[in-house]
Amino acid sequence: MTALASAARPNFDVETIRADFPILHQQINGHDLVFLDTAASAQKPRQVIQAMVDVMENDYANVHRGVYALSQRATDKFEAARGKAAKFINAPHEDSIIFSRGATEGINLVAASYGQRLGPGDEIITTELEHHSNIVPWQIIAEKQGAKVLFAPMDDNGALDMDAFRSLISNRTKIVAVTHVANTMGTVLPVQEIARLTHAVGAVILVDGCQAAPHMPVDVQALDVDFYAFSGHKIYGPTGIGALYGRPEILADMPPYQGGGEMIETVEKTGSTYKEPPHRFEAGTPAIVEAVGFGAAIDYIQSIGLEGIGAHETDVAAHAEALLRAMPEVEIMGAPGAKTSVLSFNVKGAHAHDVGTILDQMGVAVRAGQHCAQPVMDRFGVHATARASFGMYNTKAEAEALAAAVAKTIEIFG
Ligand code: 7TS
Repeated sequence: MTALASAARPNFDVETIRADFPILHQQINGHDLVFLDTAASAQKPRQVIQAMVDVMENDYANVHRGVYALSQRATDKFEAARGKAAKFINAPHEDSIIFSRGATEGINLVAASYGQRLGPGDEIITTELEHHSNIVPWQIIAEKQGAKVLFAPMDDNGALDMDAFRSLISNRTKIVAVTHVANTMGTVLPVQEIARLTHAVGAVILVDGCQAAPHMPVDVQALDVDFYAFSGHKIYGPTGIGALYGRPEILADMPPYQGGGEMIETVEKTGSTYKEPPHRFEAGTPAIVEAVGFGAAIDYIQSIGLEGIGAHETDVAAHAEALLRAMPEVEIMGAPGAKTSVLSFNVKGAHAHDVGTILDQMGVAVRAGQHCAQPVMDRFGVHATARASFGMYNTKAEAEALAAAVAKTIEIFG
């Protein structure tokens, strides 16, 4: 495999990065593994694995409760991860970071809690580009409150139709819930402009940052968003942990999401009072070890730098895209102007699942299906796609391995 460190990015060395990821160095079906499913979940560097082992071996106890040293050390490590998450997205204060199980839970928290303010006739605007996790929680709360969910459409390239968005937003709009980056095509949405339009009608904006946080620097203050949700496992951390940023003055007024230990001030038979954010929204024993791994993943990304990571991934994905576009039998879904390193495609005459299975025979791991984004599939009139998504550890040689495996698929279905 060729090293890709270029003169433009002297500090980015893909072979050094690859050496940190134990799982990548194996054969699948007799071929070197080419892992191209990072959009579903990223692989974990040794540094993350080690941080989790280390806290379990040396500093583990329940957090926030014990007066003893171990519990204090575990609490310090857990809370340090909150601080790292806050810095990672330039949140104004670490108390504006709520630990969640992942982006899905973060979005559900906002829908279930903030959504209680919705009434009949109120509108929530989302888009056709969303993952189901930024659609279904809004449908559930809208049904409960008598509100409506509207979908801003995309154009034929897979970009958000901003004129259509402008015509949907009105003083009936109370919540705008959009993805920062679409998981199917990598479309980057103009979040800052959407936030400006949202605030102009007095509504709040939630951004699903799942597919942005691993690939580009995020600054929630510069974007001027009210909520920002992302998942640990997509930024090279563990599953079971994520972060939800909430604008402090909005969080202060939100009712709890779940009740239980850790989130209360007092509990009497007649009723309970709740802690201030973020603890008000973190009922029960949290994912302690996972939070530590999440913090280690943020450290790892920041030691490399998101600018270098994003530039490298875009290079590799563009190489793959050029190779696939040269094949007349391949149909690539969308061509949005601003995009990250994701490529959804079909081979004419073949089902996406069959394409995925043949690629796996050649060691190439891609996802095949609807990618939890049925409205996107409907918009393009397809049932499913194969999707190659690139992370910091992928190489141009792997983009070529993908193209060779797709060429083989075409031969088989030819
Ligand atoms: N939002 C987006 C844009 C996503 O891509 C995903 C997961 C989620 C939300 C949900 O994240 P979770 O960590 O709470 O599950 N996306 C994918 C995917 O593209 N393939 O598998 C999971």
